[in-house]
Amino acid sequence: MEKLIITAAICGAEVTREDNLNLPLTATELAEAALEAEKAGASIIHLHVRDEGGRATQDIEYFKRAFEAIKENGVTAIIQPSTGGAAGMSWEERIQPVDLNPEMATLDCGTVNFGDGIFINDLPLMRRFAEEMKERNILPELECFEAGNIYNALLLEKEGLLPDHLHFDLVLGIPGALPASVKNLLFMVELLPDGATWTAAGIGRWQLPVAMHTMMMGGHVRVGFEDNIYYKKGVPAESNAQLVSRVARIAKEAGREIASPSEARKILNIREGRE
Ligand code: KMH
Ligand code: ZN
Repeated sequence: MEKLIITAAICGAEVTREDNLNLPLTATELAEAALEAEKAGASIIHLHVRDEGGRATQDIEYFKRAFEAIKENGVTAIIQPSTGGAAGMSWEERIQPVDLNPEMATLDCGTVNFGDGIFINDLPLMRRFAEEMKERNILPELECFEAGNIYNALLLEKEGLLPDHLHFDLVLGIPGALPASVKNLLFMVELLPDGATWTAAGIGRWQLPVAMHTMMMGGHVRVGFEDNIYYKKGVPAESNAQLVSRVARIAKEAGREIASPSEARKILNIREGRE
């Protein structure tokens, strides 16, 4: 099996300090959380940003500040900004971070119910985001919340809008989308095309079981406060790094080595040193 890429989704758009006091929000806090997560084994930082009131924003100025703070802190992991933002945001608002030419960015592959809201990703939006990323040589992480989302991604590929290397993120357990279970994980993985790489993320209490099954199936793993705020039942996680280091520890015990940021770039076909 190839080495394990661990993504730390350190902040998200929905979680609040009321949910977990240790949630990083400011650029400085995000940079600190990113560095700790990298030291614990993360090679991708999935990034959302917040304004001064802690509200989710896709404003490029906040992303710029967070990118700078993260890089100044010595983080070498791939910084993967969200183009999903929060449910209800317009496409113009969401696409802003691609202007920073990150190595990767998320590309959400279908409209789903998202808690009480609707997360809109119709095909025109997906095409626009894919074209924008292709033009800038940004690797899209194809976020799939439902099996049908995988087929939407394959349609984009057929239309020539995706790079040669396809990388998926299977997100299981969003309230309103496909629930997390081992059966559903296997079902989605079997739909992926040959040669694609994939990460999986379980929401809430499914974070750890999804991570454990995924690492043994040859997939890559995403953990962090965006998806889950607990270390175990009733115990809030102390940090994103705590969640990352548990996955790294289990993987090593099970014989799966952890990818460094530069190894992750090779696995994902991202050119080293690309800005
Ligand atoms: N916050 C969700 C509505 C992404 O980062 O691309 C969307 C999301 C996916 O988090
Ligand atoms: Zn996200």
